[in-house]
Amino acid sequence: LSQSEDARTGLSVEALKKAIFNNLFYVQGKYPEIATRNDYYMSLAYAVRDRLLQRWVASVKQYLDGRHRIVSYLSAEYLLGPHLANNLINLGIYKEVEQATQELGINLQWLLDKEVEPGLGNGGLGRLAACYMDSLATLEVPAIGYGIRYQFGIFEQEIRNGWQVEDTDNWLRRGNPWEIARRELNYEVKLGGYVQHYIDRDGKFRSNWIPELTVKGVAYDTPILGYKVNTTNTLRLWKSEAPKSFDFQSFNSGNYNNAVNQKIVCENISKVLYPNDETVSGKILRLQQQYFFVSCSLQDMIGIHLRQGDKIEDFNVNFAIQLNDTHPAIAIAEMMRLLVDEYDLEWVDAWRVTTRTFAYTNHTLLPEALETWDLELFGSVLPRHLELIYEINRRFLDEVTIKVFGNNNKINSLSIIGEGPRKFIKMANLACAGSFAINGVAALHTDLLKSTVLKDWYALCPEKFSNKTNGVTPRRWLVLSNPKLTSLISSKIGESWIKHLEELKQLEAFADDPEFQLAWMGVKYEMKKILCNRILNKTGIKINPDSLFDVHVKRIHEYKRQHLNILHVIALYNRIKKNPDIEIVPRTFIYAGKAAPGYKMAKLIIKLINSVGEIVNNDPDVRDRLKVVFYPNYNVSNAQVIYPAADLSIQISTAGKEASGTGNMKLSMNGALTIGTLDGANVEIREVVGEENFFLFGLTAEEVAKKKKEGYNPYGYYLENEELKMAIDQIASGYFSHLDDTIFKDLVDNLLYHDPFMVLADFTSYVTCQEKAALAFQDKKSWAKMSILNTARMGKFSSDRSIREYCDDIWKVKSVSVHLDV
Ligand code: DL6
Repeated sequence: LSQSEDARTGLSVEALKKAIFNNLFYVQGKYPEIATRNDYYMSLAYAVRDRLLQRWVASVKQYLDGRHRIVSYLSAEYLLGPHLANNLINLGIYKEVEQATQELGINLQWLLDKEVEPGLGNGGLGRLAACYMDSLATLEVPAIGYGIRYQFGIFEQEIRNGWQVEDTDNWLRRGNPWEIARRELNYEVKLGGYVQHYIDRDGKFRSNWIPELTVKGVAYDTPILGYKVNTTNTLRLWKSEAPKSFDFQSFNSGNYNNAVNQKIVCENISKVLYPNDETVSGKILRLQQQYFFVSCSLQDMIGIHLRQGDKIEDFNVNFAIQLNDTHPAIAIAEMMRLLVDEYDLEWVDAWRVTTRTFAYTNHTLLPEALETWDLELFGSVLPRHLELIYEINRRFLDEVTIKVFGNNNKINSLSIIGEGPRKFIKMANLACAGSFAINGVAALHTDLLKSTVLKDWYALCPEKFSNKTNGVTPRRWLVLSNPKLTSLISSKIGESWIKHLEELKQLEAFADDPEFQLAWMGVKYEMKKILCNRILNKTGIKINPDSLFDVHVKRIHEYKRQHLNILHVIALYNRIKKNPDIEIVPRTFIYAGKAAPGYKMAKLIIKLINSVGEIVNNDPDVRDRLKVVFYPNYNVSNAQVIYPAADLSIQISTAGKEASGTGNMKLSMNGALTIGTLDGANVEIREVVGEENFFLFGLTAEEVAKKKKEGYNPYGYYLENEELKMAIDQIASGYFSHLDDTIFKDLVDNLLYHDPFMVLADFTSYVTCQEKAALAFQDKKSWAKMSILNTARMGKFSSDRSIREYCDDIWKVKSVSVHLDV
């Protein structure tokens, strides 16, 4: 090693080799002959972590010394994906590590494949939080992400006999080299019990919350490094434990069972991520989780703030807190509790601080996903917060009444407490009342928020509203997932697009260049071959890399309409059956996604896809021109292999239902063309890529609403379209299910007599549009051009752009460049 290099911080091949070797000895306690793959993975991970820690310490010190304003992102979910490769890229040492491992006789890819990903999120919302953490660090913005360190993340999905089967995700079983347990950093959180009121010696009215249970939250920190900068922010996840005090009490009094039970109850709080089932109300543990992480996080922020010697009244000067959906919205009441009960602020002062601190992002228009809590249940978990919410609501409605005097509907709609046979707390209303900014996640979504779900809020405080269209990080979703495309792009326009994605625009100059087109499609072909191998290994299905890869990957949900896609598959299959020599563009339909375990209809859709696949894939008449694949256990690692191989990106949600979508952005960035409805961010994708490079079909959000109002009759559509009728009749009659005509009955009846997501109304338009897409795919040159233009025009959808907008318009924070020599 050279003099200035150090085995813990050096970035040369030699330094890295030494670091890996040292860790094998001194961390894993092994020597090469007996070291396992996991030992090598851990040794490398710790070597990388050392380099992160150097930058992390420098970042924290500079943030605190410089008293910089900090963004605090509160999210119940972070779908991080594997850390190792991402950190190598952001540190700029991928090649060096590749060489170092090779010289040690190990293959880097072999180690990367070993990594178990932290799946601490359900889907788009959690993955967005992860992309935003990457962009915040890359843009050198001081930030902390707060969340829950679930012991079990999103379940692992297996497909057995066509059905989804869930298994627990024990992601921590081999340890997690990326986190640092900060045992000294812990806070107590009260739950349950009752509130005592009294007048103190100074004549002040006081509240004293006597909890039924107290749990302890312990901080686990993961450093988040930005791309080729020193900035390393913190992701701080809380683990729940039993505070030491009580088990001794019970233990000493001989009540061992009670001591153990209490410990289990406490540890259960951060045990498992909730899959986003249809309804969440009634799930006490979920409310406890939300409050637990929010309380720890606020106590932590207040601690940081006060340690700087600042007054509690100035909290909002040092912190801007973003609420990622309503899951952390209880933070508004908790902030009031802390300020009023613990820090003795007057109500108006506390409310001023609170409402200058919080901003709220809404991620859904689906009424069933808007969180509410039964008031009684809420009061049993958070008795003091119930009182505070009543008071917040009373004062708020007093103000509202002056503005909308006499309009009781408006008052009811704005109230934080819902009336009915049972009262309930409306978390979106709490979030709106307590925040200075409210945003949607795509232009259409924000417009719909303003005109529907949050209409009365928009009328009351239009100045709070803005749109912040989602984005995704090009580091993970291009550089890491698609290294070959990255090299090809950089060979033409240099590398600075990785941080300034708008620069991809320069690729437009090569869109007509036959050589570039060939190279472009060559990369696509290679990525398709890689996916073919993966699919063969995972499912045993052999697919043709020359076929059109029609890719529909996302959570399984009726509004996302995987069943519309499978109806199209059946229609094509029937065309072949009718005329086996028909000219048809060979296609592979690739599906992936998890269904919430309690969501029966979504699970039935998975079964249907697999059942149709079984028939189509094995019918000799088809002659392999159609293949249907359900890729199991969709997660970040699998997505990284699927996106680069896609030709056609399926974004076919019922217009007005998908708030934004982010898979649509990742696919388009990787050169897939979109077939989609005018929904969520599809609208903006189409705007930037150009309508000639986008396959549009289906009803608009307005038409959907109108049809619903006028009385939608799906049965009429069924009778009208022969192909549709035949497909549905086949499903109903058991054609795809070994003549069992009961399996899909609920699905068929739902489509024929309710069809809440208007699958049948959009079928004809979808099939016709797919014909256009197939035709376009045959013209290889023009397809290549469209694909290049899709990537070239995706600059807007970098999460760097989204985060810049949040920083400038909402958080008012500035970047801080971090130096290593502090
Ligand atoms: O904003 C991220 C992501 C959007 O892209 C999706 O369109 C939207 O469905 C998703 N929303 C949720 C809401 N969950 N809850 N509650 O996951 O957010």
